[in-house]
Amino acid sequence: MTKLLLNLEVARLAADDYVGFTFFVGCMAMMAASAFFFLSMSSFDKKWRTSILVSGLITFIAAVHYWYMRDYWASFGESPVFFRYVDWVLTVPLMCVEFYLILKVAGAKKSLMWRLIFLSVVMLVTGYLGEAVDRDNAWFWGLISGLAYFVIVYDIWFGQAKKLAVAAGGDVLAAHKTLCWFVLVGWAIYPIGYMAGTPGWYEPFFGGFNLDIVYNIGDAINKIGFGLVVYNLAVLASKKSEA
Ligand SMILES: *C/C=C(C)/C=C/C=C(C)/C=C/C1=C(C)CCCC1(C)C
Repeated sequence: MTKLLLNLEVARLAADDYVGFTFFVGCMAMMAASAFFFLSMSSFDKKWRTSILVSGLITFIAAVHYWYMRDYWASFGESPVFFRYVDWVLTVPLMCVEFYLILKVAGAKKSLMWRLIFLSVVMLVTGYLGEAVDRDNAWFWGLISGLAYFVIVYDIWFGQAKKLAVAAGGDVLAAHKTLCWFVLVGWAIYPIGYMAGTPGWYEPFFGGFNLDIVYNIGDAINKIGFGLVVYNLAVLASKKSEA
């Protein structure tokens, strides 16, 4: 009996623990979004189901990591850097897969997907090196990471992905454009968190922010928002094929 009670012990969350609060709410939001995406899957045309599945997987993987990160923060009062990057290294490549999936109608090749995945992994691994391994040179790793990010932005806004989106036209083009804005503006939230949480010349500008709060807000906007754009595209496209 005592053992059972011990296992059920819950870490206390102080009323002014805003970091803990955003981990908690983030976890709930990711769970709710996953349920929403998974349960809606069967109402779509077969060709859209994989895209919705991937939207759900992105928020589900995040929900599991947020579960751990919430706990980690509550137990140690430290930033869960490791879980954070494991989460990202799984979910960001899946976002690259989403680009490929929606552009498949226009003949997107797997090489486009792998290129985006490769760039996103470079972006994240170098970010991890700066945040966790070689903090003294965080600015340098952040710069390399930023370059990879820049190439991703360029690729989807002006490169091959853009050409495919134009070729697809209609709802796919519109959805692609919205996703491009997510990557340009929504993803730009992360370097701000990074600069807030690592030492460097940028400290006077971003030192006032909290790395985890910034990352948590970024994740909620990007993972759920991104998924909803794809959901909306599937709704529009399925309607048209019914008519
Ligand atoms: C769901 C998680 C997402 C969409 C995470 C995205 C993360 C980034 C775009 C991170 C970018 C970074 C830089 C551009 C420079 C500094 C290091 C990073 C890794 C924070």
